[in-house]
This record gives sequence, C-alpha cells and structure tokens, in this order.
Amino acid sequence: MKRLALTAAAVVATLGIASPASAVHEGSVYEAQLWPLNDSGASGTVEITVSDDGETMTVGVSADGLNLDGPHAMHIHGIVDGENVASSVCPTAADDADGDGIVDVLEGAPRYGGVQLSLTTEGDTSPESALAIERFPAGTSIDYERSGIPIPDALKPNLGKLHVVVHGVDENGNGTLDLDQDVRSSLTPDLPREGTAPAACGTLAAVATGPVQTGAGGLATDASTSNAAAGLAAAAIGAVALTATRRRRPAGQSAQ
Ligand SMILES: [Cu+2]
Repeated sequence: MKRLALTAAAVVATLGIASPASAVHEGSVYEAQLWPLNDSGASGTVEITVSDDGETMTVGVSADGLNLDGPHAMHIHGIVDGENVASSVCPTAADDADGDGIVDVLEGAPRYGGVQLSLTTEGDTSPESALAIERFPAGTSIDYERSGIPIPDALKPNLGKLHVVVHGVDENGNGTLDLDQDVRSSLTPDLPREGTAPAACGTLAAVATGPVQTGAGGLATDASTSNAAAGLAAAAIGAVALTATRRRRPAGQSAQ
C-alpha cells in the first residue's frame, strides 16, 4: 500500500507538472529567503507575483542588516542557454576560488548563473542594466517593490530555477562604498569589488497557490498528510481504471 501511495503521489506530481494550471505560471507566486554571503550580515525575503496574463511580474525585496551603506545592485540570476534553464544554487564561502576571503561576483556565477533581469528602481530591467548602480536601492536596508517587470520568455516557466542576488559588501569596516578600492570588481574596472560582491542570495520557489501546488507542497513538508492524500488519489485513480476495465471487458470474462 505504501508503494502504491508513493506511486500515486508520483503520478499526481507528474500530472501536476503537465497540467495547464502549473505549466503556465500565470498568477503564480514565488518566494525566496535571502541568506548572507561574504559576512554581509544581510537577511531578507523576496516575493514575486506573476501578472494574470503571465507577461510581467511584481517583485518585492525586503532586506536588512546589510553592512554596506551604499548601492545594492540586485538581479535575478539563472543558468540560461537559449530556451533551456538549468537548476542552480546559491554559492557558499567554498566558492572563493582564489582564496582571498571574498566570493566575488564571477566566482559565484558558476552557482547562480548570469544576470537575467536587473531589479532596478526605474527604467530598463534587462541584463544591460546590471551595473547601473545609480538605479538600484541603497542603504543598509532594502524595501523594494516594482511592478510591470517584463518576464523574458525563457524564464516564464522556470522562475523556480532562478535566484535573487543582492550585491554590495563592505569589506574594510567603514560601512561605505570605497570607489578607490584597490581590488576592482571582477565584472568591470569601473567599480570596486565592494560594489559587486554578492551580499545575499536566495533561491526562488513556487508558493502553493492552487490545488496542484498545494499537493506538491504537502508532499514536501508533511509526509503523513501527503501519504494520506496520495492514498486518496490512488483510490480515485484505481476507481477510474476499474471502471474503464469493466466497460472494456467482454461478457463472460471473469475478473482476475
Ligand atoms: Cu547579480
């Protein structure tokens, strides 16, 4: 029975992925918990709400404890190749490839991928604005919300594979962005490393908003409830199969 229940759960999960309700992300909500990188002290949350037509989204970023009282470039990152979006993760201190104590923006890129969207306060939100630090929030806390951000086609069904990265770290303890820092950003000599080193990263995940996603969430967080739900699903699927079998079975053939 347990195997049957798990199989049914897998069927339900598969159906969920294939069903229009979840294959299309319209109206979906995604959240991320922001965790600090590079001892930034930052923490926070991200909430993304996709518009009803699925074309744009509202992004909210709330963070505090940032040790840099300066500009914080913020992006949605992902490993994207044309229409293909790979799953990715947030970097850790272990990704400090050159061992200098800071995971710079490029050292983190193999984990969270490239910039897919720039969470600017105004104007363009494409990757071209990735370093437009005058159009990002600034300070030791962030209270950001912007609506109408266009979602690139490749990202529409893949928001749950993406990450939000907040950049800008104080390295020398003075709390401000040192434009003359000797070490330059791994992205551009125009900015100090403090300006682009990642301060926080969070993995986006779909929030349960519909019946299919509620079932998946239950499976992940509450085994007993989900097994019970899977059992009910198995019973329902079995009943359908049995009905079909009975209709097909010629008269006179006995059940096995
Ligand atoms: Cu970024």
